[in-house]
Amino acid sequence: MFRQHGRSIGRRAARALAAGLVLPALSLLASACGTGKAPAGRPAGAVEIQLKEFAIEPKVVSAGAGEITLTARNVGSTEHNLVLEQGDRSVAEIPVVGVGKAESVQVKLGPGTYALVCTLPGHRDAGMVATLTVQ
Ligand SMILES: [Cu+2]
Repeated sequence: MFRQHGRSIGRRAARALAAGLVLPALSLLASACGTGKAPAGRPAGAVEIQLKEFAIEPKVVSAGAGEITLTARNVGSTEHNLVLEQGDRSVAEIPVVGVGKAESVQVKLGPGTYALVCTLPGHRDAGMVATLTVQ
């Protein structure tokens, strides 16, 4: 009786030990999957523009229709933003691009002509506007 009781505790302990060994292995696998998700390289539909006082360059960019990663790099000396407009509708935006920083936004676009604009007061009128053509 006593011996059997002892053995069942031993078995439970063995099971707990096994679980203790399996769990760290699983979490290791999970974290490996997490890093594996990062895209290897720039996607096909990538558009990169530069922001400065007071221009968006290049002035005209084009991309294929579909999922597009829009990246704005601020090479100027004050903060800017980037809004993608179609007509008077805002399609996507990067609220702030700090000096020396690059920020990205992903957006799915159909064929058409879009405007890339910095909407900070006065910046559009000063020249911070460019055209994105999607085909
Ligand atoms: Cu600006």
